[in-house]
Amino acid sequence: MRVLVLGGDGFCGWPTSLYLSDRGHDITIVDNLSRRKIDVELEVDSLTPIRPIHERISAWKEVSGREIGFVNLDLANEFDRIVAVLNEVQPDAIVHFAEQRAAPYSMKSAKTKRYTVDNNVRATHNLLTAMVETRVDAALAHLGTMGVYGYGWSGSAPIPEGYLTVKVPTPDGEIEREILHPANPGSVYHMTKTLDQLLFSFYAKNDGLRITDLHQGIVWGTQTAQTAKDERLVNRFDYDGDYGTVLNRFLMQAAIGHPLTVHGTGGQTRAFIHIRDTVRCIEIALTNPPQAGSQPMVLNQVTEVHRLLDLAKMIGDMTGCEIAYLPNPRREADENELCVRNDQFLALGLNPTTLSEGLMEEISEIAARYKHRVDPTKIIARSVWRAGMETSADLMTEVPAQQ
Ligand code: NAD
Ligand code: USQ
Repeated sequence: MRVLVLGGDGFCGWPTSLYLSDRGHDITIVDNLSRRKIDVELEVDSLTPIRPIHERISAWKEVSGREIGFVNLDLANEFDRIVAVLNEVQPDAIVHFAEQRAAPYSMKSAKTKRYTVDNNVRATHNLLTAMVETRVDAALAHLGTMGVYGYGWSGSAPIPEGYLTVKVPTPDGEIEREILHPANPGSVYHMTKTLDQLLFSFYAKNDGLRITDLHQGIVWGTQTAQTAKDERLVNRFDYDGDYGTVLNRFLMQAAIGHPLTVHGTGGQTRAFIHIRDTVRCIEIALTNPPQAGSQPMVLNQVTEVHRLLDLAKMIGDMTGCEIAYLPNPRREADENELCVRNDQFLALGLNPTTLSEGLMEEISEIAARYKHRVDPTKIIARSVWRAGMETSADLMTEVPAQQ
C-alpha cells in the first residue's frame, strides 16, 4: 500500500512509519516538526537523543534499503499543499497522528488552549475536505483517545467500542438506537478528539469516506524492532511534566532515583498499550477498513488497564524507589473504575505485549542508559487545570531528587 503517515516524526508516528516500511508498504511522512519546536519552547528534550528527520530517514535507507518520503507541511494551515500531496501520492491509506497531544500542555494557558483546538480541529477538517476535494479513496485511520469516553461515567459497565445502544421512548413504545458514546473529555486536548469524532461521522455519512477512529490508551515503552536497529533511529521518550506520560515517567524516575510522582491518591485507573502493539494495531486497522457508506469504525486500542498506584508500587518494588503523593494539578476523579472492550483488535489477531514482559527492559535499556540526559527541574507537572490550583503546583517543587 502507499501510506501517508501524518505526524510521522512523532512518538507513535516514527515507529509506525518504520514498521509499515519494513512490512513492504511505501511510506510518505507529513509533519511540520511542531513537536520538536515545542520542546525548544519548553526548554526540554527527549530522554533519547532523537536525530533530525532527514538523518533518521537516511539512516533507515542505509539499514533497510527502503526509501521513506518526507513533506514538511502544516496540516492546520496549508490546505492547498495537502491537496497537492494527496494528488501526487494517491495514497491507499492515511494514518493521522498529527495533533497536539499533551493534556497538560493544552491546559497551560489561554494560548496553548487556543493552539490545541486550532491545530487539532483544523488539521483534521482540512484533511477530510482535501480527501473529498481530490476524491482520493484512501482508508483513513485516526488516533483518537480513551479520554473521549471520560472516566467513571458508567461505573463498572464496560466501555464499548465507540457506540452505545440506547432505548428511546416513543409514543409507539421503546426503540433501540446506536449512538456515539457520550463524550466526557477531561482536558482541552481530549475535547479536540471528541470534536474530531463528529467531523468523522459527518464525512463518513455525507461523502462516504472510510474512517477508523482508534481510541488509544496511554502508550508506554520506546523501541520497536525497527527503531532498535540503529541508534540514529531511536524513538523519542518524553519525560517532562507536560509531555511525559505516566508509566514512562515512573520508569525514568525509577532509573534516576526520583520519587515516583503519583498525583493525588493514585486511585486513577487508566488503559495502556505498548508502542510495539500500537504499530501492529495501525497495520491491522489499515488492512481492515470499513466499507464506504458505513459509520466510522471505532476500535479501542488498549491492551491492559491499571490503577496508577498499583503501577507505582510495582515499579517501587522492582527498583526500591519511593512514592511521592503529590497534590493533583489536574481536575479529575481521585479514583475510578475502568473496564474497556477491545474485542475487535483481539479478534483481528493482536497478541499484546504485557507490562510484565517489558518493564525491566525499558528501565535498563532506555531509562538507565540515557539518565544522564534528564533535567530534574523538568520532572514535576506544573500545568494546572484551574486558576487557584497554583499553590499545589508550587508545593510540588519541593520534591527532592535522590540522584
Ligand atoms: P507526538 O506529539 O509525538 O507526535 C505528533 C506529531 O504530529 C509530531 O511530530 C508533530 O510535529 C506533528 N504535528 C502536530 N500538528 C501538526 C500539524 N498541524 N501539521 C503537521 N504535523 C503536525 O504525539 P504522539 O504521542 O506520537 O501521538 C500521536 C497521536 O496519537 C496523537 O494524535 C495523540 O493524540 C494520539 N495518542 C497518543 C497517545 C500517547 O500516549 N502518546 C495515546 C493515545 C493517543
Ligand atoms: N499522572 C500521575 N503522575 C504523573 C503523570 C500523570 O499520577 O507523573 C496521572 C495523571 O494525573 C492522570 C494519569 O496519570 O490521572 C494519566 O496521565 P498521562 O499524562 O499519562 O495521560 P493523559 O494526560 O491522559 O494523556 C496521554 C497522552 C494522550 C493520550 C492519552 C490516552 O498524552 O495523547 O490521548 O494518554 S488516555 O489517557 O487513555 O486518554
